Amino acid sequence: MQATILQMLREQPGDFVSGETMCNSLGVSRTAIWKHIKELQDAGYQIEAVRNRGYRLQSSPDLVTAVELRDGLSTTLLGQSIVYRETIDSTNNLARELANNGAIEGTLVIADEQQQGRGRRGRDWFSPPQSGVWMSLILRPELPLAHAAQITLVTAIALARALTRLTGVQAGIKWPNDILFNQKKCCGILTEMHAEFDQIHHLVLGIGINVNIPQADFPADIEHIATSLQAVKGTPIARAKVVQTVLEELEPLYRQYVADGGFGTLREEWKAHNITLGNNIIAHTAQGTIEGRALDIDEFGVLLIELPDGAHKKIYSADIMFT
Ligand code: BTX
Repeated sequence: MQATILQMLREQPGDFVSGETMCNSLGVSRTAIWKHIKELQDAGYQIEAVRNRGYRLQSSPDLVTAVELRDGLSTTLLGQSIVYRETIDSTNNLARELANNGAIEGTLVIADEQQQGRGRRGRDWFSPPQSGVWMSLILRPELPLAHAAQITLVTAIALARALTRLTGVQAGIKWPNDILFNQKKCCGILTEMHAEFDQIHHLVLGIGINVNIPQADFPADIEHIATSLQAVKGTPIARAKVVQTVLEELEPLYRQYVADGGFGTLREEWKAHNITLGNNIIAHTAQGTIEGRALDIDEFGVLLIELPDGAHKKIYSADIMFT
């Protein structure tokens, strides 16, 4: 109901929408409309109410609530169910719990702030309030287990496209799970999986995007490696718009990945957005450190490295640094 009221107000920018119009199109009483307007005002929307004229939206806060996200979202799978929390430990934790309890595919869990946002291998992910997109999607692709990890690469393509569109500045993919602007990390992906034998029960696709974080607000240990969309673009960006753009870019790519039975047909698109291949890198893997030149990725998203002696090596998972 609140989403519809907001939509009606936004369709008439600068103009009043009469209480009567709202009552008629929503089929509820004036008191009910007033109650919803009051709730929107309490949430930070500035809505002018004038007797005999109606309501006029003056400004909207930068929120990632379900009401804000639904307004104008054009996807049909991702984000059809939205669970919002003002504060949470990690959206990946709640998403896992909901997935285990049967949440539908495409369910989006999103929080204004994470107290224990995490990256890979138990590392921390800085997730302050009111300035980022901290979200997790529940996916249930019918694919063999071997293809599950490729969702990270599919998502990276969607993010590179979305963040480039939002900022007007080219974003690049650093294999396997980072999106960078000018060598600085703006976004990370954390995919977690629940599977048995060869069957994926669900994937939790965690995405963290630094949106309106001023450069000076990053903690000292990541200040030199992190950036935000605002720092790149020079102006703040509405976080709901960021979420919608990401979901809209991801949905067709996800459908293609599932329909084609893996990442293979998206490989060239990944390469077009990557900033990894062709560079000399150091890769920290669970088995040790490897130095060489990043040559290619195969249809499974595995990174191929040329070692100093000319031999080739495949890397399945690593943290890489450019040298
Ligand atoms: P990662 O392991 O590749 O990167 C983690 C590293 O990135 C940290 O050790 C730190 O150096 C750096 N870092 C920490 N916070 C930030 C930040 N805000 N911006 C840039 N660099 C940072 C990357 O893991 C995967 C991150 C996924 C985060 C999402 S948020 C929603 C979901 N919930 C959750 O707990 N995690 C995911």
